[in-house]
Amino acid sequence: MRVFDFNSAIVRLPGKSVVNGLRANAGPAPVFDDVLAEHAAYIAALQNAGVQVTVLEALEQFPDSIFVEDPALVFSGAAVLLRPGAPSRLQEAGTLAASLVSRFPRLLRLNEGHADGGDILMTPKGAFIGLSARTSQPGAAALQSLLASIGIASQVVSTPRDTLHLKSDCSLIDEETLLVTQDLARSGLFAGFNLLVLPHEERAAANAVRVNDVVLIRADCPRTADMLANHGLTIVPLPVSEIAKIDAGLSCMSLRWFDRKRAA
Ligand code: CIR
Repeated sequence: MRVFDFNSAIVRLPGKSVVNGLRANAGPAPVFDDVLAEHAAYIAALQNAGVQVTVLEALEQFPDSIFVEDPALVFSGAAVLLRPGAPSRLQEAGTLAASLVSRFPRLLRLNEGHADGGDILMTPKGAFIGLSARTSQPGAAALQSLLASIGIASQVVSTPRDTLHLKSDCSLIDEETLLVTQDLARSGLFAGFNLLVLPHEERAAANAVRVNDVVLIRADCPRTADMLANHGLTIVPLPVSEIAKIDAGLSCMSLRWFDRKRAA
């Protein structure tokens, strides 16, 4: 099984409060109905890729709770509740607990420091944990121990400055290949991988999602689409201009895993 083979996903509907989601820079807030449309297209793309999607109810008290990737990590057979680094997001982990307990035989909990799922890149060589404004050194160290306890090797790396999450700047595209920004390509972090380096003006496309045999990418990056198609991949372009206003991309809107029970 490949690390991007998924048959299950959890997403959470945006509440109207999503328009108040965290954002690093001033700018227009997203329009709720347009976020909803982007979210619906994303769910449809996961389903078309062969994934059974559980849609959780909106939580108005947590504006960023649509971004379920950040409070948890999921694998075949185990899940980890994290401690998101933004104070307004810390309690989001608890809101996922019941959904994860009922779906995973093991549920681990990060008990110290902070870590956001957006900073964790899973590859066939193990996990990369990016230190960022959201993921602290103590959180990364504690997460390494938890991952080791379920047989997952990991290494702690730096997230480029001014980048929200490690995965804002990179994505696994196939078993040997990462899509990366020029900053990350220069960092030398990913020795041993093939790198597809984004043109600077399309660096926002670095947050893509490989799901089974397709790659979900943002729709407004034609050179990236060409690059991936030339690499032999089937791409699914999706609109993200509204969620991008609150610093989000594609990976953050789902928790994805391969449920062996469902496959049996
Ligand atoms: C935040 O700042 O936490 C949200 N507005 C966006 C989170 C995006 N998450 C991700 O890319 N993993």
